[in-house]
Order: sequence, then C-alpha cells, then structure tokens
Amino acid sequence: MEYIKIEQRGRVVTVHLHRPEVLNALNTALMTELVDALRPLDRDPAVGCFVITGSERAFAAGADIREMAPKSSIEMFAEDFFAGWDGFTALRTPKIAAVAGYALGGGCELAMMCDIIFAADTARFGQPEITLGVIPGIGGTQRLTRLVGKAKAMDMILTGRLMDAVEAERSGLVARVVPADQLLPQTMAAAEMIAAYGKLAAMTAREAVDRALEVGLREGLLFERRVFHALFATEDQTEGMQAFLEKRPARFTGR
Ligand code: CO8
Repeated sequence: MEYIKIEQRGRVVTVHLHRPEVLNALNTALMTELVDALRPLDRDPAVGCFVITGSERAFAAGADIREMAPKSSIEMFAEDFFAGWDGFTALRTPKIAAVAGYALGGGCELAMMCDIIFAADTARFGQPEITLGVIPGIGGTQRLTRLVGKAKAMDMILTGRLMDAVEAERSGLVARVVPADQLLPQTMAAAEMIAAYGKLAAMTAREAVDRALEVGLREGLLFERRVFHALFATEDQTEGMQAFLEKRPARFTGR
C-alpha cells in the first residue's frame, strides 16, 4: 500500500494516513486502499476496533485539490466522485479518529465518518471548501450540522474559518482533547477497551447511536429495543451477565 500504513496490535487495527508531502490529502487511490484494506478486517472477529490517524501536522488537509481541479462536472457525476467513501461508513467495527493538526474539508469529513473523534490540543477542524468556490461534498453540510448544530455549522461552512480543539470539544464535534503526546496512547487505551467487549454488542451499539441522528425518537427507541432483544441470542450476553453474577471478569468471544 502506498498511501496508508496499517498495524495491528491485539484486537486494534490502526491506519496511518501517509501522504506526508501533501498533508495527507485524500485522493481516490488512498480512499480505495483504505476501504479495501479494512473491509476484510471488518468481518474478522479478532478485530474489535479501528483507529484512523494522520501525522502530527495533519490528520488530512482535505480532498486532493490537485486531483479534483481539472475535473468537469460531467466527469464528477459519471465517476460518482468519492462515492467510494460509502464503503468506509459501511464498516461496522467501531472506528476512532485520532486527530492532530489539520482536519480540513474531506479530512474533517473523514473524522466525522468515524464513531468517535479524539483530538490533540494541536487539532484544527474546518470546512474551507467555500474558499475554493465549492462546498463540502462528503458529508460536511450534513454530519457537521447534526454534530454541532446549525449556528456553528453555518459559521464554519460559510466563513471557512477553523475551529481549535477546545472549541470542537465544547461544540460536540470531539469526544476528548488530550495533550498531543497523549493522543495515540489515550486513543489506543480506549480502542483496546472497546475491542475487549463483545463485537456484536459494540457493532450494534454504534448502529443504534447513529440511528438517533437519522430517525425520529419513537422509531429510534423501537430500533434500540429490538436490537437489545436480539442481543439476548448471543453467547456474549449469557457470558457477560453470568460473569457479573459470579463476580468475575467476562470473557467475550464475539458470538
Ligand atoms: N490537496 C492537495 N494538496 C494539498 C492539500 C489538499 N487538500 N492541502 C495541502 N496540500 C499540499 C500543498 O499544496 C503543499 O504542496 P507543495 O509543497 O507541493 O506546494 C503541501 O501540501 C503543504 O501545504 P502548504 O505548503 O500549503 O502548508 P501550510 O502549512 O502553509 O498550510 C494548510 C497548511 C492551511 C492546510 C494549507 O495547505 C491548505 O489550506 N490546504 C487546503 C485545505 C483545503 O482547502 N481543504 C479542503 C479541500 S476541498 C475538500 O476537501 C472537498 C471535499 C469534498 C469532495 C467531494 C467530492 C464529491
């Protein structure tokens, strides 16, 4: 793989975006490598969490402007440009974005495609597409608005200004802000914790939380109750509850 580096430690798979010369700008080849690499791991019961990260300077400074610039509208439409990112959001294993430095445009959108964002105190988020004569195209107007509300989303998207990590946490975009040298250790600790739980429960939990952003309360509550019922078919439910009653740690198997 040319544009990403992948390492597995225990049940956690970490993806390092790796185009340092262009601040990890997201081109089609990177997207394809990422989705193709993670798809089989998503189905692997031995993998319980993905971490997506960049460099100290940039998580990703956006979609690759050099790749996009010469394209015509017809080409973008015919190729369904960047529709391949749907393959990333379709992954069911929990995903944490560990963001240091710039997360701009498509980079901010990629972080928002993850289930949780942890930010270094150096992180800066933005949707500066307006400065390029376009608008966000892989979820910025939709996910950012759901996460931070209309007021902040309009402010960011219409002015193109950047948000620092503290404001991003205060606004609900980011789960935790940590000192830069703690970003990967703290992200790994959370990832290992998530990965140690039953994978079926973790996959179901993130799906249920995502529903809250998509459907009305009544429908969301019904979905939650039904998948809660369904988890009683798993060995992990039996083991988790039995372990509690026997006052011992649970040993989840993902079945
Ligand atoms: N694409 C391509 N190359 C980039 C990008 C990018 N997004 N960002 C940075 N680079 C390159 C620069 O061109 C530069 O290359 P070179 O050394 O060859 O000149 C190198 O990375 C380093 O960048 P800078 O010299 O600019 O570094 P600075 O520290 O001065 O500035 C910034 C850092 C502020 C991050 C600056 O690089 C910047 O503004 N980058 C662009 C940010 C941006 O506008 N991002 C949004 C892109 S558009 C987008 O994401 C739309 C997604 C929707 C697609 C929808 C399809 C359907």
